[in-house]
Amino acid sequence: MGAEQQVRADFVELYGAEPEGVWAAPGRVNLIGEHTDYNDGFVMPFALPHTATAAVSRRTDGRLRLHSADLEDGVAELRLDDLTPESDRAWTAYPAGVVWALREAGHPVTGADIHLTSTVPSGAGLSSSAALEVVVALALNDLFELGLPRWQLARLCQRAENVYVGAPTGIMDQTASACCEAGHALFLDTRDLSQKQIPFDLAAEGMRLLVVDTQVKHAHSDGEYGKRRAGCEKGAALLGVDALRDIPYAGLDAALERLGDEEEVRRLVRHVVTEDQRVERVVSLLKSGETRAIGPVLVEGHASLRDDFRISCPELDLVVDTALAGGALGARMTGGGFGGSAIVLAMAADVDTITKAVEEAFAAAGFTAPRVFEAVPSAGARRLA
Ligand code: GAF
Repeated sequence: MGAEQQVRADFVELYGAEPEGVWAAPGRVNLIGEHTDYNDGFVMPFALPHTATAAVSRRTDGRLRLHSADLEDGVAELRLDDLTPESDRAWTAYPAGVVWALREAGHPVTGADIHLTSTVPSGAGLSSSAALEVVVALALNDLFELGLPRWQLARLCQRAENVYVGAPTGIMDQTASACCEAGHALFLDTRDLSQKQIPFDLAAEGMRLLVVDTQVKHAHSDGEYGKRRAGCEKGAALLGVDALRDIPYAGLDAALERLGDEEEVRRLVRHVVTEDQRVERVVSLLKSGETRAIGPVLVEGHASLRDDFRISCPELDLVVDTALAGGALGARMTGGGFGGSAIVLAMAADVDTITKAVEEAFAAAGFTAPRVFEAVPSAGARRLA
C-alpha cells in the first residue's frame, strides 16, 4: 500500500469515515543562506522527497482531533476555543498552532479530524515541523475554501511556530515547504517574500547532493537559536538599520568598525552580511551554468557558521572536513545548527568513497553512525487526493 492509501485507511479506522482529502508537504534542505531569514535576507532552500502526509476532514462542532501514525499516543481531542499559545509541549502544538493561527487571523475554521504521518526525519534540521504545519494549513485552506496564497499560508505557519509553539524561527522553512518546485531551488527574499525558482538539476551535470544526518538532535526552542537572533537584532539596532539585510556587503568593514568592542555582535553581523552575499553568488553561478563553482561558496558558508555564528558541532565539522578530503566539491552544515544535518556536493563518481569515508570517520571518533541519503529537489506541498 502506498503512503496515501495507508494514511487514508488509517483515517477510516480511527475516525470511522473516509477523509475528505489527503495532502503532502515536504521537508527541506537549505543550499545556502543560513540564519539570514530573520534578518530580512536571502535564502535558497529546496524541497526533499520526504513529506508529512495528512488525511483530513472538516468538523463543524469546534473540535479538533489529531493523531500521528508515527507515535504511540492515541487521538488528541482539543476544543478550538481552548487553544492557547505555549500551552502544549507535544507534537500536537504544530497542527493545533496552525488551526489557532488561521482562526486568530479571522478564517472560519470550525474543526477538523486529522491523521498524520511523516517521512521527514525529526530533529535533523530538515524542517519536519514546518512540513507538519504546512500540510495542515494547505488541507484546511482547501477544505474551508479560504483561498489563501501559498506565501500567506507560510506566514500563518510561521506565526503558529513563533507564537503558539514558542520557537522564534524565521520564514524560510514554511515557505520552502509551501512553495518549492521539483528540479529547482527557491531563491527567496525574506523581506518581501519575492521568489525565483532557480533550475537545480545536479544529476544532469553528473553531480549529486548528499544529506548527512549526524543524528545529533537539535531544537529551536532551547535558547541558543533565540540568542543568535537577539544578537543580530542588537547589531541592527546599534547600526541604526531595520535589519542586517540593510548593511551592504561593501559597507561591512565600516559597519564592523562602528560596532567597536561588541565582539560577539561583530561576529554575528559578519556572518549575516557575508552569507547574504554568498546566496547572491550562488544564484549567479547557477544562472550562468557554473554549478561546480558553488562548492567553495558552500565551504565558506560553513566556516562562517562555525567560526562567526558558532553553531556548528564536532559531528558537523567532521562531515565537512572528511567530505572535502574525500574529493567533495563543497560541504556545509544546513539548517538551524547545533546538530542536525550537513550537505555534501560531489561528483556522482565520488559519492560512494565520500559516504564510506564519513561513516568510517564517525566510527573512529566514537560518534553515532550518520544517516546518509541523496537529496533530489522535489515538489512543494500538494493535494494528493
Ligand atoms: C531554522 C529556522 F526555522 C529557519 O527559520 C532558519 O532561521 C534556519 O534555522 C537557519 O537558517 O531552520
